[in-house]
Amino acid sequence: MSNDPIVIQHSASGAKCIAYPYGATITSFETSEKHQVLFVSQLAKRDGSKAIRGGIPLVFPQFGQPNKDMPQHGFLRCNYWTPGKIFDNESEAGCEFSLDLKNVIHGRGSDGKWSLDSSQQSGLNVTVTLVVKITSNTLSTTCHFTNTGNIPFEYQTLFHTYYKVHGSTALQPDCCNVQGFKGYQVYDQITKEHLVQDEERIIIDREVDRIYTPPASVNNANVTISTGSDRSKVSMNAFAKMDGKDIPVSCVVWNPFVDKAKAMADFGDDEYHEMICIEPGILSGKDVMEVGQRVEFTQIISVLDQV
Ligand code: TA6
Repeated sequence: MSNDPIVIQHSASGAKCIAYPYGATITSFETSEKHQVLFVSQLAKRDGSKAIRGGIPLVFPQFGQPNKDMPQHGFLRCNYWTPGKIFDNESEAGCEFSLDLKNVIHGRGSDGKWSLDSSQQSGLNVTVTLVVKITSNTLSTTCHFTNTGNIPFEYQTLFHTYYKVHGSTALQPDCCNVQGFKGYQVYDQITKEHLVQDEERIIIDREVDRIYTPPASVNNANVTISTGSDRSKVSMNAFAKMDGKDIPVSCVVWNPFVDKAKAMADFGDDEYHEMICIEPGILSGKDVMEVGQRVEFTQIISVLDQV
C-alpha cells in the first residue's frame, strides 16, 4: 500500500492540508495566512510502523484499551485507507478516504466480535469513510460509519486532535487555555476522580488527561482554544448523528507533561510545551450501532484570530 502523503490545496484561498493514507491521518493544516494549526512530533513515525504521533489520529471502535486484545484506540489509525479523488472548487477543497474492514488485518484482535475466523470472515462488518474539507481558515473532518455486518456492536469513536501551541507556551495560561466545558462532568484519568468543571478556563499545569461529558441538555461540543504566544485562537465544534438523531459528544483534554513525554519514544522530551490535545468523541461505551445503522461524526476547526 502506498503511504505517499496526499496534499490538498485550496486554490482559491491558498489553504493547504496534508494527510497520510496510513490511518487517514491528517498531519498538517495551514490556513490561507500560512498559520499551522496542527502539531506533529518531530519523532513521529510516518512509515506505517505505528500510529502517527500528532495531527488527527482516528479512534474506533474503542477509546483506550478496554479490549486488551485490540490495540489502544482501535484499528483505524494503524491501517491503510484508500484515498479518493481530491476536489478543489471556489468554496472548498478536500478528499474522501475509505477503509474496507476486509483489508483491516492489523488490530482486529483475536477474540471477541471483531476477530476473524479461520476463513478470514467476521460476523462484524463496518464501512468507514473520512471526508476532509478545507477553506481559507477551516478544517472539517467527518467520519461516516455504516454497520454493514449482520450483528450490532458497541463502539466508541474520537478525533484525537493535536493542536500546535505557538511559541512553545502550552504551560502559560494566558497563551494556552481551553474554554467551553463549564458545567461538564469530568473524569480525571490520572487521579481517577469524578468532578464538575466549575472554572471557565482549563490550563496545563500538570499532566492533564481528563474526559469531559456534557450535561443532559447539551449534545454538541463548542470550545475555544488559545493556541500560543501569537495570540492565535481556534474554535472547535463537534457533533454526531445516528440515523439523523443527535448523539452527545464528549471531549478529552490531554497533555503528557514531563514524565509521560519522556516515556514516549515517538515524542520529544520537551514537546509537551508545544501542543495540547482537544479530542471530541462518542465515549459513553454504551452506544450501539444496529445492523444497517449509520453514524455521522463531524469536527470543524476554525482559526479565529490569524496573526
Ligand atoms: O487521549 C488521551 C489518551 O488516551 C492518553 O491517555 C494517552 O494515552 C494518549 O491518549 C495517547 O495515546 P497513544 O496510544 O496515542 O499513545
